[in-house]
Amino acid sequence: MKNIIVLISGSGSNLQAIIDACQSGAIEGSIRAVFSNVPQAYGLTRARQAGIETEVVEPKNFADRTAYDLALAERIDGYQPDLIVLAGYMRILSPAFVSRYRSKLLNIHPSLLPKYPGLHTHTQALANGDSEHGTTVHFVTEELDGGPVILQARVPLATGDTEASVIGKVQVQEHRIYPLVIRWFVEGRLAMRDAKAWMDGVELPAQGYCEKESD
Ligand code: NHR
Ligand code: GAR
Repeated sequence: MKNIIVLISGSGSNLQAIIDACQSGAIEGSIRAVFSNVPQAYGLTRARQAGIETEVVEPKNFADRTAYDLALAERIDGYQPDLIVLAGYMRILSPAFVSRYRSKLLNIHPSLLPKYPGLHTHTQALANGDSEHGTTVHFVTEELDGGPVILQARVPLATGDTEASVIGKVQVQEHRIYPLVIRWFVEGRLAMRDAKAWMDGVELPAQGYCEKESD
């Protein structure tokens, strides 16, 4: 069984999808602990309800990002992590943290990267009149939302869409693709090497994995 650590800051709906996939056996891994930088994050309640250990590490107790990330890493290492999953984790990770867990860090970002890195992606897509939006699972590197893409899912935008309706559509897709990518990683099919994502020994293109229409 691979040891999975999940980092959250908020409601934890992606965490819930991952918990469900572990419980159903779709992911043959064990979530050893859920960490949050926000004490009141609802995802902590979801974790406790599933009998998963929770830890809160609060930024206000540390002088700077480096000190915070070092304390976080020391707590994480106690669980011998094989994979660290960012699921709505809203703090930028320092280069030291990223290099400590290189090729074991996944993030889900609510846009079709490289479009809209950073925050408030849904508002930007609507403001620009985009006809589609989506979500991306990628390996985490020092470059914010710039690591190699593994899998994307698209949603259409329509007149009348609001920020809330777009978040809802995107999250339906997130809850589908994040557990799938975690499954691939745990099965040993997915890896990061030479700053690229590899699936079944094949280097993935810039937009990530794409099923062939003939398959
Ligand atoms: N860290 C690294 N090194 N690389 C990435 O690709 C990361 C990362 C940490 C988090 C998630 C990311 C997203 O999917 C993520 C990817 C937070 C911010 C941010 O600006 C930006 C992107 C992401 C997460 N955070 C502010 C900060 O100063 C705080 C914002 C807040 O608390 O509301 O850390 O979008
Ligand atoms: C998700 O939509 C995720 O893509 C996004 O936050 C949401 C978390 O929801 N992540 C970021 O914006 C990272 N900066 P959740 O807490 O319900 O899983």
